[in-house]
Amino acid sequence: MKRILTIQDISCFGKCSLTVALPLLSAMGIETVILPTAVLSTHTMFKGFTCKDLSDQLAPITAHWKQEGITFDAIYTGYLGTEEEIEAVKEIFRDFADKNTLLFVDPAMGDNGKLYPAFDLAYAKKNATLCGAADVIVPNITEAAFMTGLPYKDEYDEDYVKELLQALVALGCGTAILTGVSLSEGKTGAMGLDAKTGEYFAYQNDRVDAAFHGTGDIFSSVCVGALLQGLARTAALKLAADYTADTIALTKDDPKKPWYGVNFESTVPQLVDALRAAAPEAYK
Ligand code: PXL
Repeated sequence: MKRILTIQDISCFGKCSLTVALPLLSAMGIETVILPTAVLSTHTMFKGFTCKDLSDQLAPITAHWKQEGITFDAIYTGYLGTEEEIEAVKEIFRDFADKNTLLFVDPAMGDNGKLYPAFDLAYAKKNATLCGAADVIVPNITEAAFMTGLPYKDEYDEDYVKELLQALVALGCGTAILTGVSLSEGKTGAMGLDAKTGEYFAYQNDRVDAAFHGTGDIFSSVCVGALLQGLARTAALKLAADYTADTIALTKDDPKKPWYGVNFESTVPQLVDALRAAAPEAYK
């Protein structure tokens, strides 16, 4: 069985970061090891959330893992917290990765043209250096704009997306995948650029007219899980984008839908079926 380490905060209530990544990756047949960077009462879209930074725990926890000889097939990072923590994660990459380890970075720090409340431009620039150390990065347009210094646009064409992707691979990553990208009316999805071959790739599905919190974490978790289960990148994008869109659609139709996240728990069986169909060896 493949083993992944995911490093991000744990928002106790709120359906995002680790409370999404752990169940989804486990459901995808991957042994999932967690390293919480902070513990919050809720995610930061709630008023009055508490936050206990766990930066000082990262070194002793990972030192113990080293002593135990624990290794990972992939390391997936999401919402981190502080610039120091980003540096600590780069150190973990150096300590635990070899040429076969998939380093997957979701520089989760903003949306809709704005950074989340806890972050500033210096944090975004530091995240850009983590992206430079990764094999695959999955920023949205907001995060890409803050990291590259290019302007944020909510109305754009494919040339703008390509310009952002070029600037992202210039940070040093192997492959940049821009999420939340609409390449034609009524469609949305992701577009990527392979730094080595210069090849662009994309997957688009029908746009569901609703926005919910935590959907970036769902997309990233399924995308890295799919890559780790051996899917080619376009197939991984399809699995992740379709699952995210179907989960948004189902949540939108729920009269009792939560405002703070999506009902991904209801669509797990469909994810398992789709993964089994795309990767027959997944649960062996
Ligand atoms: O879903 C991204 C995310 C993760 N963790 C925390 C957040 C957010 C988005 O707001 O606040 C704590």
